Amino acid sequence: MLRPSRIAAILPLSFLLACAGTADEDGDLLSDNLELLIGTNTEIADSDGDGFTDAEEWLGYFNPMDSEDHPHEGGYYRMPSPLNHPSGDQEIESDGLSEGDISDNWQLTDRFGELVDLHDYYGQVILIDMGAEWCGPCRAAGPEAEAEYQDLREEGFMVLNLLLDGLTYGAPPDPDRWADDLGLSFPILPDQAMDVAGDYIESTDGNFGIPNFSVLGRDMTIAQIYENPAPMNTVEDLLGEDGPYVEWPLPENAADLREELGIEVHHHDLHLQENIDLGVELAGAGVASGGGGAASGGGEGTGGGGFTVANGDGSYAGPPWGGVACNQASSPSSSLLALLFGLLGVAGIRRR
Ligand SMILES: [Ca+2]
Ligand SMILES: [Ca+2]
Ligand SMILES: [Ca+2]
Ligand SMILES: [Ca+2]
Repeated sequence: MLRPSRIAAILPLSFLLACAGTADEDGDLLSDNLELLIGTNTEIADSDGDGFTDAEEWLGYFNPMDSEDHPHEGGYYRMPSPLNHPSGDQEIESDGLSEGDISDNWQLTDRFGELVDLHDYYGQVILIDMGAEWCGPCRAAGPEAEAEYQDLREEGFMVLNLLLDGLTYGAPPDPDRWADDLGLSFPILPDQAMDVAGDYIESTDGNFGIPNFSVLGRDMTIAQIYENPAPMNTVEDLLGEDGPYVEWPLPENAADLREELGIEVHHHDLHLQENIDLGVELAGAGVASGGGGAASGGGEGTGGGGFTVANGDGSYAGPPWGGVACNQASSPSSSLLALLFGLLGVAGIRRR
């Protein structure tokens, strides 16, 4: 019988190195070598103590070294973003908030009480949908946006819905009511004070219509701003472009690890990433799991219905997603429509 020391002497050096490369001291499913490479703690499964293991965060493109950043309850997909890299020394250089600029970052709280940063969604094509609960055309646009989100989210499409008002003009928005009534699963971001919306519409002389839509490309360049109907052809063009490269090395068995941990990501993300031979072996047993991994994709609601516009007749002014524009006051061609909608009390012209 061979003694252990004899076995070690017989085994090829390459085998021993491979074993060392895939050792996982803390059992978090990231090998020690990968953890050393990305800067997480090899002895602690949840380096930043936010309830999610290093693997649950890294494999889902969250920051394992920042307790403020972790998988959202809303289950929104991520791509690698310099903003969330553990090194903490990378940033997205932005220009401003006008068409053609790489958008400045901003931050709002979603309906689960969690902060959403625009730059969290670097690598995706973003539609900013600005509306209010009292606005009939905004309500009509919601389920349309949800359908596109479900169709295209795996390609990297994200909708960020800024909600300015509640059921009456000037009333506070209720993001749960809005999401549940319309069956929306993308981030709903109340912005009654117009901290973010106000910046985007600054160029519109103070008058603007809702709903309105802005589109940002994968590198955060603002492609179109303040449009209606939603420029989905721009979205689809931009989805066809490659995402910017962010160094985010993944173990070569990342797909297996994600399946084990229940982490969902965009289906095409792996080819954008650098895969390295630093994967740990899956034992089949469960690993220490703090916060429950990737969340499910938000509520499934009905497609609206039953809603009565508080100060109108309950009818919609038209299909704003791909049809009748819900106008901006400064546009002569649409001012007649604006007046008509204003009389009906169902469409939005809002003064800042
Ligand atoms: Ca580890
Ligand atoms: Ca670790
Ligand atoms: Ca963590
Ligand atoms: Ca974290």
